[in-house]
Amino acid sequence: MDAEIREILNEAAPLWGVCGFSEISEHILSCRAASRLPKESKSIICGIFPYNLGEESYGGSNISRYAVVPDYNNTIRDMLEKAAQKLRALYPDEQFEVFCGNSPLPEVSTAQLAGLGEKGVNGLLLTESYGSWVFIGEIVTTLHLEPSQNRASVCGRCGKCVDACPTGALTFDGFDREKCLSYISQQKEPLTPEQEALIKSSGSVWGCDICQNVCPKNIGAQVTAIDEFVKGAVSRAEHDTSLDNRAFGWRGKKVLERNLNLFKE
Ligand code: B12
Repeated sequence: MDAEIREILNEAAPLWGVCGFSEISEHILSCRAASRLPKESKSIICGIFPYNLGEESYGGSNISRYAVVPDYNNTIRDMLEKAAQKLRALYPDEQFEVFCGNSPLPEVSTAQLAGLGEKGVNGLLLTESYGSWVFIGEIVTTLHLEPSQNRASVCGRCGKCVDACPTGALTFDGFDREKCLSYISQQKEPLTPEQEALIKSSGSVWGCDICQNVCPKNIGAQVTAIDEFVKGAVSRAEHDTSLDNRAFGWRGKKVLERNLNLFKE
């Protein structure tokens, strides 16, 4: 790959890889962002963005770790968009589209194909250096780039995540998203008494990290060097917490308040 492209991507993402668009084209998720996929897409540049702040940052936290840092959708889009602009200047006849989070690509599979780690039993991308504490983002392009060759084997399939999942959402055979406590904590529909008890015992008013906390590969995971994440971290959500630029902002105040009220004495 062109040294200039490498330099641009090294600036944009701590770790990145490439996979062919054709490898993923039959698995596109149906969402509004899919309309932004360039018609003649050939390659996907996939980046990973670590968000672990170190254990000491989570004492007393009442939200899952991904929500402690500022909204990753915004941070990563900005980081990748800077790179996309430089690539557009370098290749004016090609298209470069940035996606993250509400991406039409199944991002965990995409990152695995780009050689960045392995989809673990808990369904998440598990990386050598950062464990599963990473976000994923992409630049989809009409430019042909050589796909990354490395294939990582990271998940030991020990089953600790399956055993720890309090709802049985995780099994070795798959994942039932509606049983996932992260999904339950975000649902608008009224909670059943059983779901309320699950949220209370998890201690988290938004998201769930149980399957990640027990993962042996997450012990001693490298901490993030992304400045925006370090500087903008807020480890608790309260009734008066601003929703601006937070991962739970899109859901509005009601769901968060309902969950916070479960912890009132
Ligand atoms: C909706 C969603 C959720 C839902 C449902 C999750 C789910 N697994 O279905 C809920 C709310 C539960 C959720 C929870 C969480 N999420 Co979420 N979520 C997403 C989102 C937006 C879409 C996932 C989705 O619907 N995938 C569709 C399903 C069906 O995909 P799939 O299981 O991989 O199956 C596809 C592939 O297998 C593919 N396929 C099948 N065969 C083949 C063969 C080949 C060759 C290929 C290439 C593909 C392929 O086709 C299938 C259908 O498209 C993604 C972002 C994205 N666009 O991917 C983030 C994402 C997966 N979430 C993320 C995070 C951080 C979380 C939480 C940790 C947050 C938290 N702390 O609470 C939890 C973890 C829960 C868990 N253990 O999965 C990160 C994961 C990062 C990582 N390290 O892996 C992502 C990638 C967002 C991001 N940009 O970083 N999430």
